[in-house]
Parts: sequence; structure tokens; C-alpha cells
Amino acid sequence: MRTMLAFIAAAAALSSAATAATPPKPYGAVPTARQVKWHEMELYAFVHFTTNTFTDKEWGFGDEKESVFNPTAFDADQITRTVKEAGLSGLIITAKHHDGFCIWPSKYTTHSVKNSPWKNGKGDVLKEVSEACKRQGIKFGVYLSPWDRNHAEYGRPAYVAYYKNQIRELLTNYGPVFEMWFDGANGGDGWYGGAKGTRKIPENYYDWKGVVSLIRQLQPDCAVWCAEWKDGKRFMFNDAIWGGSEQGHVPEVCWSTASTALGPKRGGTRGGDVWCPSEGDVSIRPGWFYHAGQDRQVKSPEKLMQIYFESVGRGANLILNIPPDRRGIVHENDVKALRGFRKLMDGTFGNDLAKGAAATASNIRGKDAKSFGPQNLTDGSRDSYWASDDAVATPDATLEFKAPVTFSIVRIREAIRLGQRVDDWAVDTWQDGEWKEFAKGTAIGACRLVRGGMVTTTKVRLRITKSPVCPAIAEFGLFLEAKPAGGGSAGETGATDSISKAKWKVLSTSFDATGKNGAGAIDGNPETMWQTHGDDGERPPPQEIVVDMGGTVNVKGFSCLPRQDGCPHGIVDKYEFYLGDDGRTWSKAAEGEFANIRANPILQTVALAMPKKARYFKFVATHVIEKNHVAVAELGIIADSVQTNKGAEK
Ligand code: FUL
Repeated sequence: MRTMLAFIAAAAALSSAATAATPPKPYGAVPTARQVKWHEMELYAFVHFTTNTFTDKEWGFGDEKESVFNPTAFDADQITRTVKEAGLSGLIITAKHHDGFCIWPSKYTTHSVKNSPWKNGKGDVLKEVSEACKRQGIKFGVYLSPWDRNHAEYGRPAYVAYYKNQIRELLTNYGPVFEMWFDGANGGDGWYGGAKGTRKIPENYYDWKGVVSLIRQLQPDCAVWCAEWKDGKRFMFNDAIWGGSEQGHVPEVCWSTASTALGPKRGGTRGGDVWCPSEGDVSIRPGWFYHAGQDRQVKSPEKLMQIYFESVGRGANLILNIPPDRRGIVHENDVKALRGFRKLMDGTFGNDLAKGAAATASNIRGKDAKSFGPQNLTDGSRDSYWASDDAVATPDATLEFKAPVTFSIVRIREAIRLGQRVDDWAVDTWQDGEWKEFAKGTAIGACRLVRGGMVTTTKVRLRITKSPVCPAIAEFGLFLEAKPAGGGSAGETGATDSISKAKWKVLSTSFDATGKNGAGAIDGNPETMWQTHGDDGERPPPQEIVVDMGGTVNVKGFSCLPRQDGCPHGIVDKYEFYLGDDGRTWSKAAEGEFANIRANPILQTVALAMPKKARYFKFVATHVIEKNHVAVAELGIIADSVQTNKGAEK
């Protein structure tokens, strides 16, 4: 059924041809019509917006008062216009994040906008945003966190019924929803209706099978992201899976197929029995929610381009988070970076240099050039394609230009309705009377982008070098990458306000397995750590480190960089932070959790409720996400200035 359209189109073209060639048989798993449409969306926005925006948190505990949600100048049109003008095809908004607060007036809970002061409780963010999306001509999607730290029944059957009721509300009241996003963070501690504690969820708790059939029944065109479950020995996949990091990129070789026997795998599984492509997710800022402290850490247009190449350019989709601020609009710095990004995208992809080239091929399926000839490679359509005879799995196609063209980027698309067919490919350019390889790679799928050096040539050749069946290539484009304008955005991820550590000394640690008395945590080198896993075993939290800053400092906050080597062992997710004047007596200045640190192990910054002068600080790791020891790459202090006044020092 899915390939029917392609068959019909090919058959129509053939009716006049003398030798009617039949289209290639699909190879392996093929996408559903819903997935084909999803692939065409390529790049869309995430919009993280809830009480966290106002409490400066990444994960709310679930006990936030409804009254904190009060944007001062909420403007759904500004948000959707920003998304549209950035060239994005839609947005997915956090209808409910892990804290359970609903930004629409759900019938099933009081923990929502209806009890907030915003618009006197008459507001509905989803209604305004979905309508603004329609006005802007972009698609609307929702994120409904399965984990709910507010709900009293979380972990028990009643919550699942509540959850399904909310899905019903979302899919019946706000028009077409193109994607539902189901987060993987599940279970753990929370407020849970005041009971406070930790809830573990039983296996198959959410009844994903029931949830997915409810979605299919209400909105059959809605793509379901994640919500995987195990049915006996098999994994059941939906329309797309997580790209595997919160940095946006997916592995360089990323297959759009997955295996129900092996389960979800980063980069997909070649030859897997289901079509299940990856979606990479990333925030334009370090955090998912807006924090004023990150205003200077908005990703630059060039960085966004790079992420695009490493996600969309590897056959995945990319969801780029643009979090509204406390006014309820997208901050100026983010708008500026997105404008710069759009400029780079248009400047690069606005002009396909392959258009108008004369195309030839070493083999054309059934010699039927009209249906399967290489001119289909440059017609701008993902439906028509160049294909070879079944017996010819490694053909090549050449584009020839009347005048030399200069390009630096190649874009290849397979006709994915016929499956992911090609393993290996290469691209050559004609240089001084011979072919020179420009790029080569493995896997194509819906879109493969290669950024190479700038070349000028009159001929470009696409070679299929390994494929189990004849290829079906829909598009072959050539582009010249636009130059960044410079100064496009405010800053780059990683910038901090930390003060110099030149005068710092570690006074003591409860233990340090490196034998360096905690020095690894203050040496400015993320590769060295303070850690408590010795040869004789692990020292569990709580573990502490006391630092002398060498002078009195007006401490506004602190930062903690988790280990950056990709290993989750010992990463701290709960802490206490103390300040003092003598290194012996302390007052607690902060206590809390580093939320979402497993999926996104970035620099954590904590602002103190009140700045406080101190010479010493004590950091206590009270809980870690994995194993029974503590591992910290760096600690930093955010402060006004170091006072050199002797009198202020003890
Ligand atoms: C994560 C969540 O825990 C984060 O808070 C965020 O929503 C991100 C997109 O997914 O796993």
C-alpha cells in the first residue's frame, strides 16, 4: 500500500514507453505513510515552558504552587513567528513536564493554569500556541511527561487512567497534533500529592500498547516518539526513537531501521525488521528551560548548523529547543541566533547547484530513462528516483555542467518508500582530467549531508559502492556553504561567570581515591576528578570537599561540572552547599538536585537565594545517579569579586 503511489506514478510514466520497467521491489522494512511525512519535517522546535521557567529549575519537584506560573507578556504569535522565521517546520510544547503542572486547563487536575494568576486562571497556553501555529502555517505537537511528581497516584493504576484522559484531551481539543513526545525519565522521588518519597514504576506500567492505540484512534497521523515496550521477547517500536544524546547529534552512520529482537540502539540497526528513525534533541541553551543566567550561553548560528549536519544530515530529524522566558516570549538573544541560523541555512541550501546539470548513469533500470533515469536526481522531488536493474547493485550516475560549479556540500536522499537500500557510497569530482574522491560514507536514508572542502569542477559522480539490492536514489544536490556573518549570537555553550581559582586550595576531603586531596576538582581540567572509588572499594555518598578560596568573596552561586568522560558512575545528582569564614563552622547556603544530569551531563550552576560573603565553601555530594561513589570533574564559584582587603580575611 505504501509504495502504491510510487508504483502508480511509475506505471503512468511507463504506459507510453516501449519497454515497461517495473519499480524495484522494496528492500527490508519500509516507512509508513505517517513516517514518510515525518521525515519531510526534518527540523522543528521544542518549547519547554512551565513553572520551571519561574522557579529557575530544570525539574520541578511537584510541589510548586500554581501561583508561580505568571508570564508577564505571553505572546504565542511571537513564539510561533520566531520558530517559523527560523525555518523550522513545527513545534512540540511541554503540555506537562515531570513536575505535573498543566499549561492547559485540564479537567482532571487542579494543578494547572486554571489556578494560576495568569489571565485570572482563564488562560490556556496550548490553545493560544496551537492557534498561532495554524496562523503561521507550522505544525503543532505536544510533550506529555509520563513521570508526574505531583500526582498522588503516580506509580499506581489510577495515574495511568489519568494520563490517558489527558492524552484524550490533548488530541481532541487542539486540532491536528503531528507528534507526541514521551520522555524517558521515569519514577524517582517527588511530592506525590504530599506523600513525598520515591516511587518505582512496575514493568509495562504505562500500558503503552493501550496509549498508542488510543493515539492511533484519535489522530492516526500523529507520530509517536518513543513509548516503546517489550512484548514477550520483542521490543515494540513506534514512529521514531531517541537519537541517544541531548546534544542533538546522532551517530555518523545512522540507520532508519531498528530490530525488535535487539531493541533500541543508537544509530539504528542495519537490516532491522521495522522502520524506526532517530530524532535528535538539543536546546539552544545549556538547559531545557529558560534561565536568565544562561542568556550569554545561547548557541551560535554556526553551532546550530553543525548540529543540523550531524542530525538531519545523517537521516534523523532534529528537535531544537527554544524556551520562552518569564515574559512568555523568546528572548532577544535566542531570536538573534535563530535569525543568523536561518541566514546560513538559506544562504547554503537556497541554491541547489546540481539543478540544470546533464545527468547520465552507468545503468538505468530497464533502460526506462523516463521513469528511472538519473534526471530524477535533480528534479527536487523525493518521489521520483534513479534506479538500476536488479542485477546491478553498484551503478554510478554523473552530473555534467556547461560551466564549472563550486560547491562544498553534497546532499543525497534515498527513495525511502522502497526501504533503506544502500550500504556504501562515494562522490567524485573531475579534476585535471581524472576523477578525484570528494567524500565517501555508509548509509543514506532520507537525507545524507556531507561537508567537504570547496571544489570547482564540471563533473560530479555518485558511486554506489556496496548495496544488497539495486539502489533507488531520489535526490543528489550540491551546495556551497554560506559564510557566517560573524557575531551572530551572544555566546557559546560553556561560558560561565566563575571566578579565578588561582588562589584556591583544598583544605580537606572526606576521601579522594586519586590521592590528590580533591585537587582534581579545582584545577580547571575537566579530565581530572575528585573521586571516591579506590582500589579497596567505593566510598558512598555523603562525601565532602572543603575549599579555601584564599580571600573573602561575595558568593552568588556555585557550579559543578559532572565527569565528562561519558561514564555515569558517581555523577552527583543531590548536593548540599555550605559557606563559612573559618573552614570549620558552616551555614548552609543551598541544597537541591542536579536535574536531568544523566541525559544531559552539562555544567550545573546554582544561584544562591542571597549572595553571601565567605572565604571557605564546603560541597557535599549526598546522592549519585549510579554506583556507590562520588566523581566530580570541577567545582566553581560565581561571585562579584575577590576582595583583597586584609581585614576581610581571617
Ligand atoms: C529529558 C527531560 O528529563 C528533560 O527535562 C527535557 O524535557 C528533555 C527534552 O528530556 O529527558
